[in-house]
Amino acid sequence: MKPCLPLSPARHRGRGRRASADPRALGDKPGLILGVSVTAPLALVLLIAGAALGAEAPAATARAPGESFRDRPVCPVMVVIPASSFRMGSPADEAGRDATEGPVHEVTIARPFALGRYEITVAEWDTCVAEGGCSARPRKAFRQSGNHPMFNLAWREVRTYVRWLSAKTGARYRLPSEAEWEFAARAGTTTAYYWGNDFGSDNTYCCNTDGTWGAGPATLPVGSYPANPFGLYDTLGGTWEWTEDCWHGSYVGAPTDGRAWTEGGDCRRRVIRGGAWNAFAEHMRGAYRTWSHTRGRIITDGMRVARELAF
Ligand SMILES: [Ca+2]
Repeated sequence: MKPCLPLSPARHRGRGRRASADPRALGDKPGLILGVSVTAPLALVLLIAGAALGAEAPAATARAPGESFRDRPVCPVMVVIPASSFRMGSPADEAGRDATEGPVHEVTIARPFALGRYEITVAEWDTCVAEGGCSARPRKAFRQSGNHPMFNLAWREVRTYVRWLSAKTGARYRLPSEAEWEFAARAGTTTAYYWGNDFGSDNTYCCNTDGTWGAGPATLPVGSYPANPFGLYDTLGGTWEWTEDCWHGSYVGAPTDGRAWTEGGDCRRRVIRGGAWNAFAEHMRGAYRTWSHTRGRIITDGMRVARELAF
């Protein structure tokens, strides 16, 4: 049981509000950067990031930041995340801040990588099971269709899934590092949520419109709310997302190169990020962090995969 977020109402409560008719259409306003189609908000972020770094355009054969692709029809849709630097953690005056979110420190993501546009869905997980890559079909607590996020995933199961994807495609799939996750979730923003400092309404799926706990567990189809500026859906809300990092109670001594922090700390506990359908608004903040035990199973834990890119 987690002392910071036990199986209390904070981890098992809340219900969102609505699903839109075509989730994958939301937030997809085509623009053009480096010859590829990107979302309009992403175009602005990439231009700013590139100018700040003095970045050069990647080779013609490389995948460009903002580009989306899928290695196989049954594989998750991936989005190319640009290399850049960002300030990881939350400032002392951020509402709802936890001490584990500091100190704020500069992190440089030296190489682009790819991250799932959505959380892994029930259908994607079922394919892994059908092909013998995943042996488990975690118990469902409520009705879901194939495009709902897979939940109730234990540590060993999420690792099995990325191993299966890697073997199937020849690419290196893995869990994101905590730094990669926060960089991608912030998507160039510095506010508590990627849409601003106010939780607002109709921005994510987690809880009541005032950020308080709702009634009963449930999920919505992935992509039911607008994407962040990188074109990623449900980074905040939906399910908690496993990262590779061992749990450390603060960022003192944390790496600054974007890699997973697996030295020291408590590796029986791994960092999860992004909040879930039953959490409070403060848990949806981009800087919020907590953990799940590698030997346990929490109903709200899901996953989003990362993939290495060859440049
Ligand atoms: Ca999520």
